[in-house]
Amino acid sequence: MVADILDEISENLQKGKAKVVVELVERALGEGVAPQKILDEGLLAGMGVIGTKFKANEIFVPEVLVAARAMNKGAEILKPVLAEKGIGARGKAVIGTVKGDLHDIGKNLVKMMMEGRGIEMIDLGVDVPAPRFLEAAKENGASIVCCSALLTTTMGEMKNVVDTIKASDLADKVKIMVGGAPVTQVYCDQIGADSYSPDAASAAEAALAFI
Ligand code: B1M
Repeated sequence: MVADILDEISENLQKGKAKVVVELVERALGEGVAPQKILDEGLLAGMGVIGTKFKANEIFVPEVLVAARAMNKGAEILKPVLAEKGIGARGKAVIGTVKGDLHDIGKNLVKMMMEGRGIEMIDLGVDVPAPRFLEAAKENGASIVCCSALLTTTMGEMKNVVDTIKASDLADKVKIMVGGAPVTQVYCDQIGADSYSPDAASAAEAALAFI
């Protein structure tokens, strides 16, 4: 049954079994299951469960990383088929760790969670100056800019990102999301960012709401 194979994809993704996920995705395609259905009810459904469990502290960073790897491997098989059918990502976001800051574990988790929810992510890496966030959003037509900071000394750089984007022609077109250990909702409000999320799963939900 179609539902069975989709459940199997979701369950194996949650266990981080990338090879099995790839085999199941290929089998589902071979059996004529629609690629969008495999994505939504297999891969994204599994990643949704991972997000919920991570938020509830039922699983931790290593489990999320292996699940995200399985998600990416499965999605690689679907990408060309979806593109052929003209089915694109749900939306696009730019992500980076702000200037002066080299911490990227949390940023990578946010990226993976967002990818897991069907958002195309443009990853600028670490130590990203404010103008680069703007440039990348323009170049890629992204509707969200995500900034991560782990140091009290670098979180101020997020204000520069907000000011740079608000002063540009993307001011009303792009939402700015902020997060990282020292960042709070109060700080987000102070600098005029659009959204603060305490963890990667909530960030992915907030991004979906914007899209
Ligand atoms: Co650094 N470091 N570090 N460090 N480091 C911290 C952050 C620190 C708290 C350690 C401490 O002193 N107790 C401290 C900061 C103190 C402060 O500013 N208040 C610190 C310091 C001081 C430094 C250096 C200055 C040390 C030195 O050289 N003297 C230096 C700075 C280098 C630089 O960036 N310029 C430094 C360097 C490093 C390493 C390179 C060794 C390494 C980073 C490796 C890497 O990232 N590739 C490192 C690490 C690993 C840490 C700790 C131990 C772990 C950080 C981490 O990855 N956490 C950290 C101490 C700690 O937190 N226990 C520490 C796990 C990660 C999953 O959590 O990133 O918070 P986090 O992400 C979460 C949420 O915050 C949220 O989602 C994630 C998952 O749910 N989130 C977002 C993150 N970004 C988001 C964006 C969003 C939404 C949510 O929207 C867009």
